[in-house]
Amino acid sequence: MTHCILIGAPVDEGQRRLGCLMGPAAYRVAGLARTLAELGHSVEDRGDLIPAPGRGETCDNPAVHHLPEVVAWTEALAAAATTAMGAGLPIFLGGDHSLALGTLSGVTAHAETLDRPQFVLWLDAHSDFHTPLTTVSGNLHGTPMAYAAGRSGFDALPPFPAPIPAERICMFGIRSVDPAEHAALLRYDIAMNDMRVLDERGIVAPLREFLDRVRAANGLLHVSLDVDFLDPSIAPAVGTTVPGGATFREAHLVCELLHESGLMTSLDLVELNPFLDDRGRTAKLIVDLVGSLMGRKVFDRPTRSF
Ligand code: HAR
Ligand code: MN
Ligand code: MN
Ligand code: MN
Repeated sequence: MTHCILIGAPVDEGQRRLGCLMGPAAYRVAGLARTLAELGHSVEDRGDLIPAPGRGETCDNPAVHHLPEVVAWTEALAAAATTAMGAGLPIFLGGDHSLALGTLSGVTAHAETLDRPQFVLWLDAHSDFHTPLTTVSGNLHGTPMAYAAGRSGFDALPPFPAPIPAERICMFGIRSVDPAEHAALLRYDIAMNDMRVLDERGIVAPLREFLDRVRAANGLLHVSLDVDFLDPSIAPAVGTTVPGGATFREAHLVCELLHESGLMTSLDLVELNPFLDDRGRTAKLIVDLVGSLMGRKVFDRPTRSF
């Protein structure tokens, strides 16, 4: 039994398309709390965060937009994440992926207090490895993984608590990397399970390798699930669809393996844009995946001998 803490983060300033701010409401409508309760977990919904007003931060890249708002969200989310980590398993309901600037900060600060290493599993079509100075789109949802890995260029944000070494980061499902991200990633020895790798090896072996590493280090594991990790044919409600994503069963299997590992300590659900959904099917799929993450099995026989 796990104490699940739901934290709504209706942030949409990390990209340009309207609608992500309806994400937390859509997860609630799709039955997230009920799903968790039916699996025997306790659920505490802390409602939606309200960030402080922006303070007018700027940066040298004129493409960047809504920087002050994203800084304010980062601070609010980092504080909420650190607090929640002491009380249970936080599940952050996005909101676009810029929210991970804050959630990764908060969980990593908490890991520091425990003197345990923080690991990250990044389930995404995108590597999100830009800095505010390299992004071409100016959309800060494309930056959180670089912030957590300790890249420079984030002067407007609080310094990342304890930059996460490359060996503690695993990217999974990647199929869209911009040239500037690619050049930077070559300097980091991050486990890069792009779709090419997953097509060849399947998802089980690469995921087990990473989970073994987390376990051996007694690490904490933050899982960041971007809706566009999934193939757009099953998850249309996202602004940045990329063909060739994870199938229904691949996604469930990732979640089932994560559950069996018992290692996940915090979770982001990001980039859902309910305005683009088809009768709630994407929201329901993500809620179902959380069910698998939290212990739902197709067939579950208690251990007994015949
Ligand atoms: N790399 C592109 C950019 O920076 C697209 C980033 C899209 N990111 C997300 N989250 N949708 O993964 O604009
Ligand atoms: Mn806004
Ligand atoms: Mn992302
Ligand atoms: Mn993405």
